[in-house]
Amino acid sequence: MSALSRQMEQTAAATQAALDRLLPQVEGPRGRVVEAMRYACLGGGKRLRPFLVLQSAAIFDVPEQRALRAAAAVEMVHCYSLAHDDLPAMDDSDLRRGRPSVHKAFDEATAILAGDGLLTEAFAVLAHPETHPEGAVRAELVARLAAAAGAAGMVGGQMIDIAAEHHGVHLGQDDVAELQRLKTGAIIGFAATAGAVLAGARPDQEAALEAFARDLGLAFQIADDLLDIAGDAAELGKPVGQDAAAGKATFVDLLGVEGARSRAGELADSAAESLAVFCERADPLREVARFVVERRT
Ligand code: GRG
Repeated sequence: MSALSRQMEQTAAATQAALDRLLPQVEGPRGRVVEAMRYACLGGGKRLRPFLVLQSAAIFDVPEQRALRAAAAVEMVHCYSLAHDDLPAMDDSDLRRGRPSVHKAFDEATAILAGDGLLTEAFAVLAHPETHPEGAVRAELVARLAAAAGAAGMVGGQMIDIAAEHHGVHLGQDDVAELQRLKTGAIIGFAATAGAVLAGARPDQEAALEAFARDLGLAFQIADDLLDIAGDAAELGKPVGQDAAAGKATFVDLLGVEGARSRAGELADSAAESLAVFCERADPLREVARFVVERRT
């Protein structure tokens, strides 16, 4: 097993334990929504966003217990977005991470509430003094995650995607890049800079992480588009071919398979080069840029 795979497994285990602790099961009538929140969060996934938080924090020697809380918060937002994205009103997907999606395992109303619960809980986790002793740092994390998740970020990107799909609007390469920058890039950007915020890093250090995240987010999305046409449904734990079936604009449509592959590779290289200021301390982030474009899940 490579050093990166080992580190990603350790991150996944630590994230799982943190989410389990932060989302305790409750008895009584509201127990069902907490059960669905746990189902949405505790059933696997690569934990890429927590990995970015933990590794960006490690560069600055941020205490791991603080970084893990930010990692759990961003994963809660990610899992909420997947639960809502799978709903019949959106992507209408029955399978996620190799299991029934949340609305299939529970029901639609519960899946909506579970997503709402996770989104809200993420901010409660960031706002808690255990995340950072200084209120200003906690407020900065809250403001940044809100911006990344809201209408100027992920929600806005999802809206453009749905509107284009429903109205058959043709999107060019710049439009697709902008859509993806909002839909997936904004949360990846939060994750990759959270360590700098927790550490009170210098502006040039934060700018390096932002540049890294910009290219990484786009590379991640191109890889996702490629997996949707050439991936293995069993390995992915979700159906393939959904983007084409829905008539979605993807980088593969715009660049062709080979063009998309080489663009993803260039972006991964450029992401890695952005981290020069950190020397070898950023090696795990450089390796994850390569992993993102070579992944099979
Ligand atoms: C519902 C507000 C709202 C937003 C949904 C993120 C998103 C927006 C939808 C997910 C749909 C999708 C497949 C997007 C492509 C990129 C992506 C986020 C893939 C899933 O992320 P991974 O591969 O998943 O990191 P795991 O399961 O490994 O966590």
